[in-house]
Amino acid sequence: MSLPPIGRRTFVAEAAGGLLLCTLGGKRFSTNEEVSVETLNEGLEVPPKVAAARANGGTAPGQAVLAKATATNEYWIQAEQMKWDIVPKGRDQMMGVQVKGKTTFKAWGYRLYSANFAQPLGKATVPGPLLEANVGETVTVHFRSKLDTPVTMHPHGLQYSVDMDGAYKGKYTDPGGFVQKGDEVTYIWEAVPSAEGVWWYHDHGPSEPLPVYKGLFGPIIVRDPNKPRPDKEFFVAFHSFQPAATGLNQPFYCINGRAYTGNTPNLKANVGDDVAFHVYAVDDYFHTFHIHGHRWVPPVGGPTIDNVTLGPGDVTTARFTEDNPGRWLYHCHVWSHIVQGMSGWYIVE
Ligand SMILES: [Cu+2]
Repeated sequence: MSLPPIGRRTFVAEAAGGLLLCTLGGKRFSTNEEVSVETLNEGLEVPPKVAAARANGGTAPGQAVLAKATATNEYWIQAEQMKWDIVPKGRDQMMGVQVKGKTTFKAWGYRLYSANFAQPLGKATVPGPLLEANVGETVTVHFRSKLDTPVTMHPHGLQYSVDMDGAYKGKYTDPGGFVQKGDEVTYIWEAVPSAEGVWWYHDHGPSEPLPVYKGLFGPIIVRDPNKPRPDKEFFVAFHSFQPAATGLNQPFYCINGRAYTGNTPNLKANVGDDVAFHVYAVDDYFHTFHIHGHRWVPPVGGPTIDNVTLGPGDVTTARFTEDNPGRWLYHCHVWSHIVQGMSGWYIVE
């Protein structure tokens, strides 16, 4: 049976064992085998529109279709490889135990730069930088890559024309859907009124979902400037680092690139604060977001809850007035994910 070079792939994942079995480019990979970019790229053809744009000396920026954009939020972002420690403290602070085994690998991250890529603004991180806009504004991202495999940025929630999709579509791929090493594209996305809320972006290139599993994702928020902003606002990515993406010998269930209390973000608020947790789910699993000692009415209304289910790609906001001081836990309530790292401290003073 012959398969197209990259287009056909399936990921079969099992939460409890952290098993990640996948078929990429017609090749099968198992838990103990790190998927190599070189293998992935074998036989990968440059889509015709991408090749044509390159032959013309670059990729054309897209057309903004929002007639009365009030402002442009402009970002310069580069995809890079970096050393990333999933458990930098080496311990699960809550359990008071050491996390055994290797926890550092070569992750991929989105790195923010100053205008015209003059200089990096900090390190590449997992997740990538927050993209912000008010309704009626545009988000412009100048994106380039230092990675060996073509990658992209694909936003959820925002409005854009089809060439701004940042997605690989085989021979129908636009330049923004196949950004090769050293190339640069400009994405223009619009914060139309219906885009108000929290979203996320991620790689959607020909090797997906591997780059996403290596760290290529980040949050987006579109605000109505006439509505009050929370006093404390947290962006929380629920995801996992699987052996097939890391080459490590165990899976880690993570919050913002880290696993286990004391390593995952220590979130802090004060009594009286208007607090918002924006939570998005990145990988193949369903996750549930839970905070101890607190409850909230979900954005869609309905009964008060203290636990909410997120499927892959889902985003939710838990917003409440803080009234309960102490050292609390926030975590995914899938038990097998908790014991593999998906838990953090929420400290209220
Ligand atoms: Cu989970």
